[in-house]
Amino acid sequence: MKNSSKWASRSVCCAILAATSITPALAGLQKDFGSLIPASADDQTQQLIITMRDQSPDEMPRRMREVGASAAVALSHVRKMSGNAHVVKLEQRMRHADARRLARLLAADPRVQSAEPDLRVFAQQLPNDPMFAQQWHYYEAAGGINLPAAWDITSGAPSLVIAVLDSGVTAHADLAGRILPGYDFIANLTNANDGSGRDADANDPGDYGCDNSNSSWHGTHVAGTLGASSSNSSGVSGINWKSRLLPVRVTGRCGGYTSDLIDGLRWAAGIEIAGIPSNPNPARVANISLGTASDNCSAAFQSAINDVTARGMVVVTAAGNGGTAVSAFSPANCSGVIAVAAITRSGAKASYSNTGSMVTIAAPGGGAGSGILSTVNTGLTSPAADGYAFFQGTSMAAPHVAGTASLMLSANPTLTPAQVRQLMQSSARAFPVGTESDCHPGICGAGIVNAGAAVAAALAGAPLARTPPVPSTPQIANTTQPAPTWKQCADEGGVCRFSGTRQVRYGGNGAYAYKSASEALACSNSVFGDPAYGALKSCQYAN
Ligand SMILES: [Ca+2]
Ligand SMILES: [Ca+2]
Ligand SMILES: [Ca+2]
Repeated sequence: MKNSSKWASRSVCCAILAATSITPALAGLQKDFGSLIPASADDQTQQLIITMRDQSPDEMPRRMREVGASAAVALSHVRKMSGNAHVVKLEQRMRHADARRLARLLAADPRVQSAEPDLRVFAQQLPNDPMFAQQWHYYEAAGGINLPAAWDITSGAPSLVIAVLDSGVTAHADLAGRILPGYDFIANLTNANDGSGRDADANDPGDYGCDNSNSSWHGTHVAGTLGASSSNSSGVSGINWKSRLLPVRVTGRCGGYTSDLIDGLRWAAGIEIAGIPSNPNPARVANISLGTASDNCSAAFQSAINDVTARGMVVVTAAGNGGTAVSAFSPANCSGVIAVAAITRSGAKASYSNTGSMVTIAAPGGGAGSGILSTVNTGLTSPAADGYAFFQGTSMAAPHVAGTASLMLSANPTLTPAQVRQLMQSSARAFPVGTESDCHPGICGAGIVNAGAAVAAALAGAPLARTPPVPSTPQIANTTQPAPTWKQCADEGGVCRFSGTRQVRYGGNGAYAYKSASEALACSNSVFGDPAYGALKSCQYAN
C-alpha cells in the first residue's frame, strides 16, 4: 500500500442528388457524416429507424428515397417494423454518433415523425482478465462506477489519446501495446533520477531515494486504471481498452516542479514547446493525479489549463489527500479542471480525501483493506518484474473519471470539455446514505461518477454540427465537375500514403483542412493546422 499522502505529484459522400429541392434549413448540413471506418468497429450502424407522419404503406420505398434526397443521403427502405416504424438502410456504415446527427437532420424534415439510428447492440461483455473480479471499483453498486454498462456502448476509440502526467510508465505486459512514446519533462537532475534532464524517454526509472523511500510506480498504477490491456486473459482490466496512453513524465524522486507540469500539459495538448519535438499525438484527456498545497491556482498553471481546454482537452485532477479543503490544493483549485474526490468501497467519503465546493465529482479511491487494483512494478528501486498492487488515494480516483471522460469522447468526439463536465455531473449517481462518513453534494461534488450513464448521455447529447466552413476546393457535385471521392488513408497521427500528387484533406464531421501533396503527408495538426472542430480527425486523399 502506498502512502496516500504522497504526491509525487468522422460516405454518404457523393450521393449528391439533384431531383428534389433541398429545404433551406438543411442546406449546408448535407455533405459528409463521418469518415470511413473499419468494419470491425462496434460503434457503427448502417441502418436507421424512421417513422413517417403519413403512415400509409403506399410507395414507402419511394418516399424514403425522397426524404433521403432532401438531406443528400441515399436511403433504401428495408422493411416495415412494429409500431409503424420502418428500417432504412444507409449506403455505408457510419459511427453511432454520426448516425445520430444524420437522424436529427432527417427528423427536421416535415414528412418525418421520428428518425433515429438503429444502434447495434451487444451482449453485455465483461473482460476476461482474471483480476477483474477484484476490481470492485469498476462494478460494485456501493462504491463502483457502473463501468460494464459503459463498455456496452464503447470500450474506447483507437484514435483518441489520454495523457498521463505522472511519474512516467514502466514496461509491463498488461500495458503492452497501450502506450505511445511520450516525453520526459523533468528538467531537475535530482528529480529526474535518470541521469539527464528533459529527454524523449518517458519510462519511469523509479523514484526511490527521497527520504529513503522505495519507488512508487505511481504513473504505472494510474496508467493501468486508465487503460491496461483488457480482456487479454491476463492481469487487470483498464477503463479504456482501445484509446492510447501518452505518458508525460513530470514527477520523479522527491516529486517535481509545476513548471515541468505546465510545459508537459501544453505539450500533451499539441501546443509547441520550445526545444521539444512536436507531440504527434495530441491528447483529448489529461489525467493529473498530482498536486501541491497552495491557497490559489498559480497564474501560469491557470493559463496553461485555459490553453489546453480551448483546444478541447478535458483536464482531470485529484482533489488531494490532505483531508482538508480542496480550495487549498492545486491544481484542483484551478478553474476549468474536473477535480475528483475519493470514496471508499462502501461509497463513503474517504478519510484522506480533500473536499469542498471546488470538487466536481467523486470516484473510488479506496480505503484501508479495499484499495484500487492496478499495474505496478515489483522493484524497490529500479524496475524489476511486472506486478499488481492495491493503492488508495485521490490519485487513484482521478483516473476513474479521466477514463470515463475518454469513453464519453470516444462515443461522441464533438463534446467540449464543458459539455463533458456537465454531462458527467448530471449523470452522476447519488451518494449512499448511512455510511460511517457520508459524502454529499457540496463537499464531494455532484455525485459518484456513473460511467454507464455518462457515456450514454454523451452519445445522446451529440450536438448537431455547426454549418461546416466552405472548403477551399469544390466539394459538392454540380453539372460540370463531379466531386472527388475521398479514400481514407490515415488516422490522426499517422501518415497518409498515395501515388502521384493529390489533394489530401484532414478533419472529420464535415470540417476539413486541405493540402496538395506528393506521395505522402503526415496526418496531423502541425501539417494542416487545426480544423475548428472534428475532434476525431483522420486523413483522406482525393481518389
Ligand atoms: Ca531525463
Ligand atoms: Ca527519461
Ligand atoms: Ca489485462
